[in-house]
Amino acid sequence: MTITITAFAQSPDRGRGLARDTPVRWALEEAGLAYDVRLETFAQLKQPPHLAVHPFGQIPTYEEDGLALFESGAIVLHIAQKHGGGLLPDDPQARARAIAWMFAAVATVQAPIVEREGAVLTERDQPYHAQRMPMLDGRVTSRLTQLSDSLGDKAWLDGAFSAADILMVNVLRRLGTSGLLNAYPSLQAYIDRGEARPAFQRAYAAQKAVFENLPKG
Ligand SMILES: N[C@@H](CCC(=O)N[C@@H](CS)C(=O)NCC(=O)O)C(=O)O
Repeated sequence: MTITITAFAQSPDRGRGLARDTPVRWALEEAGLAYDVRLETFAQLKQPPHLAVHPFGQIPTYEEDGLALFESGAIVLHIAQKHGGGLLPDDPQARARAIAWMFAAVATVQAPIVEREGAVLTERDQPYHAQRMPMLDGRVTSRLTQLSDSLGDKAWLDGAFSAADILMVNVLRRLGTSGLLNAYPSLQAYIDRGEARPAFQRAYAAQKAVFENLPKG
């Protein structure tokens, strides 16, 4: 069995682990699985060979024994279901709840974060930008407040560490430079706990090495 994932040949995040190959690498590391990485340029992502694997021309993808998958959440779920690694609870109800949290991470929590990110990256020069930001910040902080209330003083979202925490920590990491997490020390501590896991450290180092090995100049 060979697992191959795709990642950016030159990630715009400059090795900060914000591209969505990081949660996939992290899940693979938690499950103790070796994997190959095929690096793709932005141009290659939009060419037929990659579009055959990813209809939207993005990273990450996952190939294994003739199976080709896209969507980081679905890939992490597949790894957790097929390869175990303690990424999903055995108890059926606890497993269903963990999967619900996986969807919550990539949909409910991620959506306002990505919308805000888009405004910061692409709308700074627009006359409406200053007026729009407080609304976008408010949508994010509303989710952070709800998430923080739900997390309470628990270490992880629902019992033991699971694939849901991989996805949620990765989504929250996107807020790194926004300052919005400052008001949520328990969420910052939750991110720190995730980042302290050896499997995260290996995944982070692997994606960072791609950036560091780029030709200089
Ligand atoms: N919902 C998708 C989002 C994938 C996505 O946005 N990938 C970005 C990198 S993190 C990408 O490939 N961007 C390049 C592009 O869209 O052209 C997932 O979670 O896998």
